[in-house]
Formats: sequence, structure tokens, C-alpha cells
Amino acid sequence: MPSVKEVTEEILGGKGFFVLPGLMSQADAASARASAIAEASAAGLAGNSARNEKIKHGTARALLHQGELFERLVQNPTIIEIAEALLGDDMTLSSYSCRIMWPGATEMGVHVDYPYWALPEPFAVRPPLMLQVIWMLQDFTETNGATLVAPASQLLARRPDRGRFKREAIKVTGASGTAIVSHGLLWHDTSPNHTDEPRVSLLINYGNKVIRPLDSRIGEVPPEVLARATPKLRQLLGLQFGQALGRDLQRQRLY
Ligand SMILES: O=C(O)CCC(=O)C(=O)O
Repeated sequence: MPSVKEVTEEILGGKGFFVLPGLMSQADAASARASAIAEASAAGLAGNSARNEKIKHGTARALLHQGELFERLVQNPTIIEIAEALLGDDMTLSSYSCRIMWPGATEMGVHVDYPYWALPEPFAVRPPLMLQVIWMLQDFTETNGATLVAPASQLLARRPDRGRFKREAIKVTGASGTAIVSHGLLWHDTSPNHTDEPRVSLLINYGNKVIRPLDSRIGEVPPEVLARATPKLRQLLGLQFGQALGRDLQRQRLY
């Protein structure tokens, strides 16, 4: 296991991403995958806009309404350590969903992550505003829609250029339970799913606390989830924003 420093340095000043195998058990990955497929199937082709219908991508959201497994997965201690080293120990959860690439799914389109796509350029690599975690909920293979990344593209600190991405992108394959952690500025995409099984990723975006969460309803969880929430989960849900600001003010001796 690499040190947190090695991982964060690679994310900021190196390839922009790090692949961490075996951080989630295969049993947890399989359960999370089954829940996501069940939820998306119940909702039809989830998020069934014309565009999603065409590219055969679905999304399962509201994961914190779907049982304790998802509460545990979003607090993976290794990932939290990396996220806090990059974003501060008061960072929060910005979005939490599963991307389902049904058989025949095509690329979703190269992009940087929120909030960068919602901001005007120029962007800054430091301080990072967002860390994306792409969890492989089954093996990501050459043919089933594995994630594509352009190494070191975060250093360009600009919106993706499709031609350059095509030339430089590599496919990240790996075993179920692997996490890809990346800078929100890294250019990335999905590859086509040529198999007859859905490919599912668990997508987590952790953000600097001052960035409004992408999912504006991220803090709306069922009362029983709130009642059993750990301090870390409360932090992730943005419930400790006031205290975090208080610490910032104290550090600057403003009060
Ligand atoms: O599932 C993946 O491989 C990446 C998906 C992604 O980047 C996204 O939904 O923004």
C-alpha cells in the first residue's frame, strides 16, 4: 500500500490519478452492484433522458437511503485519509451515485469533474477543489466499459480537448473492489461496453467544504441514518460546516 503522501503527490503533480486495488471486499462490491442495478431497473433506464437512452447509461442515486453498506463505503478510512490530505479535514461529500453502463453503452464523453465544468477558466490545480473516486463494483476489463483517463491532464488545468484525449487516453482495468482516485481536473471518460453484462461503478466526489455539493440533496437522509451517523458521516453530509468555519476563523485569529 503506497503512503498517503505518495498518492496525493501523484494526484497533484504526477499522473493525476492513482489506482488502489483491494480496498473494498469483493462481497461488498457485489452487494453494492446488485443494489444499484435493482434500483435503476425499478426506475426504468435510470435518469432516462433521451441522451442517456441513446448512450445506454444509467445512474443510481440516493445511495444513503439504501442501507448501511453505502454508509460504510463512503467512509472507507483509506479514501477518507487521502481526501482529507487533499481537501482538508473538514471536506464534505459532493455527490454519491452509481454509473451503470448497460450492454451496448457508448462513451459518455470526455470531461473534467464538477465544480470545474461549472467554473470559468483559468483553473488551478492547487488547492484541489474535488477528488473523484471511481470504485470498480466488478472487474473492469478491456471490453466492458472501463474508465479512460489522460495521464497528467490535470496539469493542463483546462477543459478537455477531444483530439488530444483520443491520442493520450489509457484504459484503467482492474479487479472488483479497486478504487481509482483522481483530481477533479483529470480528463476522463468511459469506454464502450461490448459485453452483455452491465458495468457498474460507484462514484464518489469529495469536495472542499466551501464548494456547494453537486447533489443539492446530499444531506437529506432518512432519520434512522442521521440517528446512527458517525461524526465522519455528519461531516460528509455538511452538518459540521459552522464548526469548521469557526476553526478557520480561530486559525486566523479573527475572533
Ligand atoms: O464510471 C466511470 O467509469 C466514470 C464515470 C464518470 O466519470 C462520471 O459519471 O462522471
